[in-house]
Amino acid sequence: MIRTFVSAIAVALLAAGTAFASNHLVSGEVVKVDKAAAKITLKHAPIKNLDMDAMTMVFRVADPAMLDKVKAGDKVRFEADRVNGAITITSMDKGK
Ligand SMILES: [Cu+2]
Repeated sequence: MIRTFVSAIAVALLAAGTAFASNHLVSGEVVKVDKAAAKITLKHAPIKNLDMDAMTMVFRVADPAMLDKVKAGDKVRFEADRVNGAITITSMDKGK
């Protein structure tokens, strides 16, 4: 029982790697979607896990399909992290 629990934690830590503290939903507003480049411009709230203040900037997305459901003007909630040195949106959903 305890061993199972400990190994579950170990697996979670391994999977998360340096991204362990990245589980922070951030709110933002879509400024521009560039599906061809798999990029999105967002006006975002502060991103604590990246130590970033609120601003408007371009993000890569982990999966271009994430861009199919959003358009300029949409409010979104997302998680971002550094992937191979590039700040990347790892998950995104429409907000309210
Ligand atoms: Cu930013």
